[in-house]
Amino acid sequence: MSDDRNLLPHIPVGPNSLLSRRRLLQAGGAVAGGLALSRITRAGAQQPPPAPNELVPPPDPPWSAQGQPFTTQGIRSPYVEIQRAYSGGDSPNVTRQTAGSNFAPLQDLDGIITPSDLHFQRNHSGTTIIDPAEHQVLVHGMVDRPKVYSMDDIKRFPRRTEIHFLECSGNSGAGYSGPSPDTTAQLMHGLTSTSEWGGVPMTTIMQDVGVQEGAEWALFEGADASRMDRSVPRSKLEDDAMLVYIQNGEPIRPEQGFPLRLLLPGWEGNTQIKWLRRIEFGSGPFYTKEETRHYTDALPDGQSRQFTYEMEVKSLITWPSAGHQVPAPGFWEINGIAWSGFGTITGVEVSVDGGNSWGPAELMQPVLPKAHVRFRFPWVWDGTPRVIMSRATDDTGYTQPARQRLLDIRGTQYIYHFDAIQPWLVDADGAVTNAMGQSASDLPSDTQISEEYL
Ligand SMILES: Nc1nc2c(c(=O)[nH]1)N[C@H]1C(S)=C(S)[C@@H](COP(=O)(O)O)O[C@H]1N2
Ligand SMILES: [Mo]
Repeated sequence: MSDDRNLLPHIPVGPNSLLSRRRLLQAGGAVAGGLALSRITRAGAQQPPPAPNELVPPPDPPWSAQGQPFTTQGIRSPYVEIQRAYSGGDSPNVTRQTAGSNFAPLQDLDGIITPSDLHFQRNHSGTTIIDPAEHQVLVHGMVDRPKVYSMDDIKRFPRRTEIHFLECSGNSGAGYSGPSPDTTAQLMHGLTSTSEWGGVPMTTIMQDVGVQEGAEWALFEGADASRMDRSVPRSKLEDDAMLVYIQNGEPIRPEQGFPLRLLLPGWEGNTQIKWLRRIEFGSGPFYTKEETRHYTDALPDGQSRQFTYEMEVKSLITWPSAGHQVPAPGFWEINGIAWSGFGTITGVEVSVDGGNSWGPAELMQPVLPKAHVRFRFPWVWDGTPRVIMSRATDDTGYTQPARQRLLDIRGTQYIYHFDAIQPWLVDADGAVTNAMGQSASDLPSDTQISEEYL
């Protein structure tokens, strides 16, 4: 047993306090009176490091020998390969990249909650590591009582838990220029994820500092090297904004903004400042570089749209999708995800004949506002080449457009908010590729695909 206990400060604790138990565990069980506990932690002290996630050939049969020992962290089966995929620069050592995006493996996921370690990432200057004990959030500007909050202060407020998607406004952006046939769901649409978030409603903080009349906007600023900042209108803050510190039952991960981030359900990801350090109330938008140089949308007539906050309605089939292989003709269940930044998905239709006919998919529970919804659709594949696609509608009546319709309206200078219908080609051999951006003449003639979807 290690003698680390000698290095520990004396912690006076009551026997039933949760906090004290945690401290006891950290203390290596070296506190008088904790006999059972100290056995546990003694065993803990001898634990091997977490098992590597590498494929060790199992004994045959698997039950003929003892299994792997207990580990401190869970592992994925070595037979399951699901990973994020980085994009953002040509460095030979991409793991050192700090500005770019890491795409969630949508084609390998199911349900609606994204495992936290596979949540997409979009960083302007790397993942910032912050000591929560030192962290402070300043709230000032047009308020009666400017305040500096510690994380303990923030956590004292009554909390709320909600399930919402996050999506980068650049997600699916390859749709404007046209993806290559091997562009997967991950690389095309993987800048979105859904989590259960816990934190404090923004209205609570606003009451606490006394936001003044006329303070119609607030600036939110991050503690990362980019000091990312964006203006948010008061109406959104009063509607459903939260400061979140819990993600899927544990403290929010550093990649998502530990110890505190702004959550604006349904709005473009860049507004949801991570590593939040400052909130300033003012009478108008602050026009930071993020809302003048970036995150504006150039229209064909030379004008630009600004403050395009809501992420529109989107859906895609995740199985089968590009890179998959449909094993054989016969019965298969198509499934995918749909979501809307305006509200709740009310329906998803699926076409298995290039958009010539559509049928309703089943929405699987739970169907939540501003969250991913899983849908499924039974399909008997006759073995001929098929273009399959999904089309979602929400409770505001917005339906996903065909790609050509979107391009007609937005032109090709647009970068963000691509939400057109995603067609996948299932070829006669079962191989699935991305049909978007291909010309109809390059696709097998049996698919009878209409150009508007390509
Ligand atoms: N402080 C800070 N906040 C930030 C960013 C950043 O780089 N720094 N990136 C923004 C962008 S562009 C997006 S899409 C989301 C991504 O959130 P995620 O990395 O948790 O998925 O965070 C936003 N908040
Ligand atoms: Mo983003």
